[in-house]
Amino acid sequence: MTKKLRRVLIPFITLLTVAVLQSVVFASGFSLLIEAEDMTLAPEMVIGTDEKAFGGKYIHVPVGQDTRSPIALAEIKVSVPADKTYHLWARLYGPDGNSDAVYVTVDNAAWNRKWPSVTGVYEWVKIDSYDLKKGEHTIKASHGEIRARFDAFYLTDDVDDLPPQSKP
Ligand SMILES: [Ca+2]
Repeated sequence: MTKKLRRVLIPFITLLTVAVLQSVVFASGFSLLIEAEDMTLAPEMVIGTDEKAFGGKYIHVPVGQDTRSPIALAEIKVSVPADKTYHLWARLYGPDGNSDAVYVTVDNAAWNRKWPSVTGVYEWVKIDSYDLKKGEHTIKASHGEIRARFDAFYLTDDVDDLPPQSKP
């Protein structure tokens, strides 16, 4: 390598390395929109269609028993880029007040029982915040009450980041 080439290349490579390291070390602005209908579903949990749902589809348990002892009926693996606190939201819909409660957890954390503040509309509900290690984790969902709907999930590393009101 000539001296001249080295003079040009070395600062360039240094700058490039710093930029790559910054993007890895200071990874920020992580957010992920997950369609509930893309989850792996147990037979009780089925996909319904509704033009008001993101992607035109939601999931629910249409028949059976209400429960306060949830087991995972819908799961999806997600990968997070860094050891951080992540905030999980779910877009929920309850046809009425007896059909709006759901359960959500991540990995083996305690289940959170949640419901939208009003019935008859889709609403983003904050589920919880989770300290997650870099790598793969599993979002798990279950009904609390029959016919309560999951439309989508939103996972973000920014506590002030609100989920999108329409599908991006
Ligand atoms: Ca959906």
